[in-house]
Amino acid sequence: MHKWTVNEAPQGLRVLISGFQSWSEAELRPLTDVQPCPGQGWRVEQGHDPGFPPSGEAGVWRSHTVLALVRADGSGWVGSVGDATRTFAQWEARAGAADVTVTCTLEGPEVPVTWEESGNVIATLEARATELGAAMGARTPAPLRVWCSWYSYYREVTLDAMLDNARLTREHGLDFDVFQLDDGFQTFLGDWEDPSSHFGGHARELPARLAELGFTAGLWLAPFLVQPQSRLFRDHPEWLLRGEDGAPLAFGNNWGGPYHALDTTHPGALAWIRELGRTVRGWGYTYLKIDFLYGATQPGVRHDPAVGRAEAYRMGLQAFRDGVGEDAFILACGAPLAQSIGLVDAMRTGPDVAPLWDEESRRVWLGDATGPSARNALHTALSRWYQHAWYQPDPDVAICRRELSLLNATEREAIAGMLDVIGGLRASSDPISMLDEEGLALLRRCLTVSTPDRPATLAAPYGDAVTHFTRGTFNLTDRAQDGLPAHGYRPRTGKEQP
Ligand code: 9PG
Repeated sequence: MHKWTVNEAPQGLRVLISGFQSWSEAELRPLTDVQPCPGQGWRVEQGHDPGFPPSGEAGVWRSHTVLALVRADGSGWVGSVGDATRTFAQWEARAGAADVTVTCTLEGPEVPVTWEESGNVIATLEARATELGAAMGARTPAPLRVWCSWYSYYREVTLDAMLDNARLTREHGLDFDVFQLDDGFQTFLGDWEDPSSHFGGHARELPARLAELGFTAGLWLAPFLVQPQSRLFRDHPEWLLRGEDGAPLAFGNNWGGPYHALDTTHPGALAWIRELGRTVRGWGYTYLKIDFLYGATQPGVRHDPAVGRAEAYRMGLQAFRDGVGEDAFILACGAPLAQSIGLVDAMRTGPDVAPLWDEESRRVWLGDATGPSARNALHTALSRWYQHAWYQPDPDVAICRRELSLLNATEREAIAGMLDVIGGLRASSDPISMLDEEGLALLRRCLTVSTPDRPATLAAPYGDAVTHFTRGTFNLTDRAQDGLPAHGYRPRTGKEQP
């Protein structure tokens, strides 16, 4: 374990952290605040690393791969590592009475660890992130514009709904590159070739139909998860990650209950993952959204006990990459972040957007800000702005429709502002038929590709996140700040003081 003492009063510092996987919070908070941690174990498994969960304590902040302490003048300290392929770097800042203790624990092989004082935390963090990306061979392709079925159709998606939206997209001349089928086409996780009864066809029928309309075909998979009802679970119990008691581990809670994960150190499981990649590529899918990847990192008993959790994850991811091919586009989701660099093209860098601003009950009372909401998505994706050096960031979908949505115009504009500032992948799930002129105009703006922006300051955020960028300012609080409405975004006009 690496350890440092910062001789500075904790009351004057903010801490910038990044949680374990796509959905785990990233935040910018007063160091003396409480780092929230869900009370329920399955929420920790599904949203965080149970091997290094958030502290749940006042003045104790845990972060993965990087951590920064920021003074009011923008100077401070930055912690970073030189490699993440086989190692988790677990950072902790602990406020004392008049100083701060910082530790970095490596789970996996030794890697270079740096803790440095900086006159400009924004610039130093960006520089270290860029170095890590370069060291790991980051893939940073040009941003794609993706229509995804999830945020309107959820698990009720049908083949016809996909094709109807693709046709309407052409009629309206909207600039989508990819049409991506999400969760719901399959029977059970693991049995990817068995269509669900409501889908009205088979996923392999879609790519040719989309190609006729000029679109790349995208498919969602959770390639490391296994539902207990699946044939895969019955046929290959030896491929599953196990607990100390020898029984397959069940964790999380989605699809009606807990689920299992493949042991990605088992050669049989790896061969199956590779073959799954090859199969869906053979169906014509060249864009793959692979989700719930954190499943392969769960603490447990593995076939090869010499392989650590980070390396086990990477072996599973490499197998999938080998199966789909070098030229396929992989978007990772629910995935450990830095451990994916170099193998994925894009990464979800926050929780799901939802057609509502906030779900206070889950966030505040259950201590879980990893759930779907516009507020949670902005909060975390904005606080990970520097990760564009690791992959193409995906801050999740714009919501431009007014039907089937509780978002107001201010909140829709805040999501659009986030897409512009993050400068990564563009996505939408809106049924095209639900969009009137106003909705179409907002969608067209949201599909306009941009370069990543930088924060103007970390000193006085409007909320517990990075909110002040050079192109504009977000207000993630529930009240107006300096004339900017609650939940709003104000682009800079160039006339005001920075
Ligand atoms: C499909 C969805 C979509 C979405 C993904 C992921 O914490 N949770 O309970 C939780 C459930 C689902 C979820 C994220 C978090 O969504 O991010 O885009 O693909 O799976 O099931």
